[in-house]
Amino acid sequence: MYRLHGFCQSGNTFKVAFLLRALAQPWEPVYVDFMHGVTREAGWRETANEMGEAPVLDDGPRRLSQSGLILTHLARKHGAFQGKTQEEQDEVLRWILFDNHKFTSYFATFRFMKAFGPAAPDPAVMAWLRGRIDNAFGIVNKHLAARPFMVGTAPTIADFSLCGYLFFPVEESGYEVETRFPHIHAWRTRLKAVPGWADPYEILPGERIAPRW
Ligand SMILES: N[C@@H](CCC(=O)N[C@@H](CS)C(=O)NCC(=O)O)C(=O)O
Repeated sequence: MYRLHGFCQSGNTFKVAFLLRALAQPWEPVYVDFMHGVTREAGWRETANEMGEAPVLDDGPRRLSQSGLILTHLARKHGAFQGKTQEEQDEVLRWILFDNHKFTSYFATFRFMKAFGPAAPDPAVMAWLRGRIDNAFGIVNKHLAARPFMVGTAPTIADFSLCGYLFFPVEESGYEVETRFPHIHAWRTRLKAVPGWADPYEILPGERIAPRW
């Protein structure tokens, strides 16, 4: 049985939970009390993840972190969603790297500050982040205009990675995907039809929090 350490506001945790469900693998969630700073504690970093981040996946004695590595490990191990050829697998890695650097990272930070931050977000910081998100979302939107999924003709872990934060309520980010990025919106609708998809708040542990700002 896999054990997935994370929490319900975490799209990075959702990426892995969605893949585990799509692979029909048994797993149990292990709650990480992120909002009260558990990942900043020295003890948690020593035992769970020295990088101070969720998600973490226990696969037997192996403890893995970084959603991109976890997705790659699971896809390889179960022989699914990894891309059909070496060239496709290289493309998958390319998009996972882009996701971690520019797509998920800026959007997740923006949403966190807007919905869950301890103080009202600084408008100048938010405007800067919005510019970065607009750029990354524009790139993915253009890519998806010509194809149903990020790589090849079927879902891969590149899709599971990039979609991690796109199923949370729009009020949390205030960022309008549906009207501004129609190809991303159509793609996320296709992903909802992948067997195993579920609302992150339905499958991950922790209290739901109303957006603060
Ligand atoms: N690249 C990492 C990012 C993980 C990440 O940033 N997780 C958030 C929670 S969703 C976190 O633990 N952040 C702690 C921090 O940035 O200090 C991944 O994909 O796993």
